[in-house]
Amino acid sequence: MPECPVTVVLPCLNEADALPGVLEAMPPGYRALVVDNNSTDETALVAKRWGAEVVAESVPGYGSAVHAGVLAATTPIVAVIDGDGSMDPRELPRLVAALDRADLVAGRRRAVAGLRWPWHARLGNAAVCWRLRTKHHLPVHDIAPMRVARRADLLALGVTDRRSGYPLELLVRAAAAGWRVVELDIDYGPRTGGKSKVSGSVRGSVVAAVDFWKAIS
Ligand SMILES: Nc1nc2c(ncn2[C@@H]2O[C@H](COP(=O)(O)OP(=O)(O)OP(=O)(O)O)[C@@H](O)[C@H]2O)c(=O)[nH]1
Ligand SMILES: [Mg+2]
Repeated sequence: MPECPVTVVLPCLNEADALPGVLEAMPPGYRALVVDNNSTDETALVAKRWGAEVVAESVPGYGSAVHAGVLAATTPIVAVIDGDGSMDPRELPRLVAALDRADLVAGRRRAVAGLRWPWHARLGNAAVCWRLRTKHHLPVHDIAPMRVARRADLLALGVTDRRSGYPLELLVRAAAAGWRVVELDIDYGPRTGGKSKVSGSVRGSVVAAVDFWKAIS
């Protein structure tokens, strides 16, 4: 079998409960790379047990973990997906295939039955995406926590945010660089274990809102 060109970066903070299901659903040949961001549970152990490569990143933050994963990857294509079971890695090959007409393939989350998606998270997402469409002319409706790009291009964009503003800064820089951005629908369900760090907590939501604003204003 030819070497698979895709590494799937999973930024993880205490996702030991959800990781087995996510890693089990990896498409054949895709390399899972879990970035353990100072977890206090068994995230690293579970990730290794389920066949993932593990990289430790001590600087806290979503962007910090994603960037460490992209740096550590050695394949020409990198995908990023949450490690909480809310997204299905089986959808990745469809996104990777769209790279033939795009520089960035962005997943647009569509709620599946049973998902409680806090109103402030939906509203914040809708507001920043409206700005991305009107100010930056990007055809997006989500900040795309599931995304696929070519590794070298992604690193060359030089995204600097190391917290929750990372995905937004990436989109803004992609627009400025003239990237072709294609958005495809993906299923979005409830996390399958563990605790919310962002939209499910007041602190996480406030930090994300501040980071979003910095990235887009
Ligand atoms: N490495 C790292 N990952 C993080 C951090 N905060 C969140 N994450 C990861 O980013 C993803 C999204 O965080 P979630 O806690 O699921 O946030 P959310 O999707 O708004 O909340 P839920 O509704 O509970 O799913 C998960 O894979 C987290 O493990 C962080 O500070 N560092
Ligand atoms: Mg989540």
